[in-house]
Amino acid sequence: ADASKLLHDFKLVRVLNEDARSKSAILLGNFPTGEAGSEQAIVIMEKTHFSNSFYENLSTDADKSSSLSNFKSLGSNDVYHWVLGWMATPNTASSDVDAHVKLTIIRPATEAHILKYTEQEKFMVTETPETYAGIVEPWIKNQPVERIQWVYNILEKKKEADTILFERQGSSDGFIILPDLKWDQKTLSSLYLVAIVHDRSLRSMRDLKKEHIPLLRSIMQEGQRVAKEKFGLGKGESESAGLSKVRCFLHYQPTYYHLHVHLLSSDYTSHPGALVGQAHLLDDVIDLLEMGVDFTKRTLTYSLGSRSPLLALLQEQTSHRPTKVAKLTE
Ligand code: M7G
Repeated sequence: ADASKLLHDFKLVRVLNEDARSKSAILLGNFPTGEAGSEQAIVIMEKTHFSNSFYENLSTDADKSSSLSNFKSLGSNDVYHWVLGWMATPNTASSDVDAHVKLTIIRPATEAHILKYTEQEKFMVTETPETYAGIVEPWIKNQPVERIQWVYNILEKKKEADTILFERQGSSDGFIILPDLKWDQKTLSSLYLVAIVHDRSLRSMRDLKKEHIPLLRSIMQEGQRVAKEKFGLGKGESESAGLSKVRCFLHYQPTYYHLHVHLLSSDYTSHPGALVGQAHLLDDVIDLLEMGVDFTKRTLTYSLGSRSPLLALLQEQTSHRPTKVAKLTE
């Protein structure tokens, strides 16, 4: 698709969520589809981070093009000056010049997408082995396979094949590492890769067994190697000290029930997906497996949004046993 046409005729319906600190917003809208029909779409937008070339070209010399084209003073006092600046607009979209905004467009967007991205209150839920076996696992098995079509497209090289950074073949111990769609594929401090396993029977952390330790170790090892060799993450001081710059974790609950590992720059500490309760360090998972822990027998606590279909199901199914679902409203 021609990227410049992706927002053609987009009509805003409402703002699903926004965050002034991360300078991001999630919009719900629609596109006309002819014959008075329309298609729902979600647009996730965030302002991009600055790059080194932006910093290097701040000076506004007459003979040099500057990163900023306009200024407006908001105030000044003693040694303090606060100013608004406008970024110089490049004539063409080119990877040499910083982009101002990163967009993710989901089109057509389903009700499940809208629920996921709508701002909502969070509740803590404790999932016992019984809750998992009786409610959660059957619910996971019931997830429409179309939700993970994007994963199969990657594994079958139908999509994103040109961005694959590493692949190990093998239906039981194989996996692919590629950039996560959340990453701008540029800013090292927010590097975000994802490793997707070839084994389609692995849905979540709950399915992991001792036999998967070599697979998980290999994901961690290759993730660190790729981040260093392809992007330079961890080159220099940390390298000689043998320190890792990659934070590897699994989500429970994930959004997509096909096992994948999140590989983030260790400096990306503000990412909301690295939240305690949802993010489980791969190192810890490996350690527990080595100790012989049965992941189907663990009690796991995590938060779910008030609009989560899983939360509704858990509440409905356990209402006669209130201790199984612990709710905290802050
Ligand atoms: P998750 O824990 O299932 O969901 O992780 P969540 O973190 O989004 O709640 C799925 C990961 O895959 C996320 O980090 C997504 O940003 C990433 N991802 C999702 N999709 C649909 C794609 C895609 O089509 N391509 C790539 N490269 N990454 C994706």
